Amino acid sequence: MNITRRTLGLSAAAVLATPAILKYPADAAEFNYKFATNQPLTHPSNIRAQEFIDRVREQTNGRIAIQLFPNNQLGADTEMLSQVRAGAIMFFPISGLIIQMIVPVAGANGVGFAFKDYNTVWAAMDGDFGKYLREQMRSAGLYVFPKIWDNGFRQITAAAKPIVTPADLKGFKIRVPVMPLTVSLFEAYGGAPTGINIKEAYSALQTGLVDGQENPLSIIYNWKFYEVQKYLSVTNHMWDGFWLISNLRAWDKLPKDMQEVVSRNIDRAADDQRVDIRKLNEGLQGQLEKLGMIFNTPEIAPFREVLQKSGFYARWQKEFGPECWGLLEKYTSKLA
Ligand code: X2X
Repeated sequence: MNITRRTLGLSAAAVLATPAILKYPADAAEFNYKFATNQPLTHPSNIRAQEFIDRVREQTNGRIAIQLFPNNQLGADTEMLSQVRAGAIMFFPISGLIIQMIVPVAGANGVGFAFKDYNTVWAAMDGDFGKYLREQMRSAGLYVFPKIWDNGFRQITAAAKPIVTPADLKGFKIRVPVMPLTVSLFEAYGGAPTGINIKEAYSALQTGLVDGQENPLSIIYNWKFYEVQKYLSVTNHMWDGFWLISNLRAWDKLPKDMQEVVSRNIDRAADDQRVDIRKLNEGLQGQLEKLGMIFNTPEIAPFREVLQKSGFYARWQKEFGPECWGLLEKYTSKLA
């Protein structure tokens, strides 16, 4: 909360205090939509979402009214994804990793150690690789806005011991999002990954159902995982982002001029959200250390080598197919 306020100059209360609501009563709107998120109120995605909502209301003179449902209020990730497909939720930032459950290639940016830095990430995701992924999601009835929001590079946390070498992952019970790619990554190390929605992750850690989890620092902080995890190993094992998805049929029904206002403001929210998350992920180490976490930075080459030798890259090259893999490798170095 302090971090969010300091970084953004906004408090969680500001998310709720929306002057536009008073000016334009919801029942007067022509288009009423739900914007859902899987993040606690303090996460920048909610702050940028609410700004987007207010701007759209202003700029359409109240014709479009959107209500924000943060913090998994409408269900866990996989349930909200179904609600978007059914047309009940109009806007939802969700990780491509989880969309992998319905569009297999949607998780392709999560290939282990594919991206070396943010320049490579944005070149790929804003370029031909991201365009290809969005087209594939379209054929599953999803409209995906062009600019992916940031989640960040993922790091491993543990309750009992730091992860220093690949051998430390042997038998390690780790919570991962509900999707096959991350499961297979940790299985390559002989670990025991379990797919659990983020909504249930804290209690899985607290009850000892799992030993650890993996997420960017902004998630570890906002979900208070530091209360139930001691060690944070900086592995940067994958980069993850939130695609802002919508229901394709509902989107196509929206008049062009309204679409234009929504798109322009979504792009702006994405730009701002990327800056917020990058600042958080780069600046939170000190804060998490103060809260009791112990950081280490393992040597990464041995971790890559295990993936190489176990056939992880070869498997996913085959599953994602040559077009997808070729577009990914256009931006990264050769992976398989
Ligand atoms: O569920 C997670 O770990 C999260 C929040 O990072 C995703 O949305 C993939």
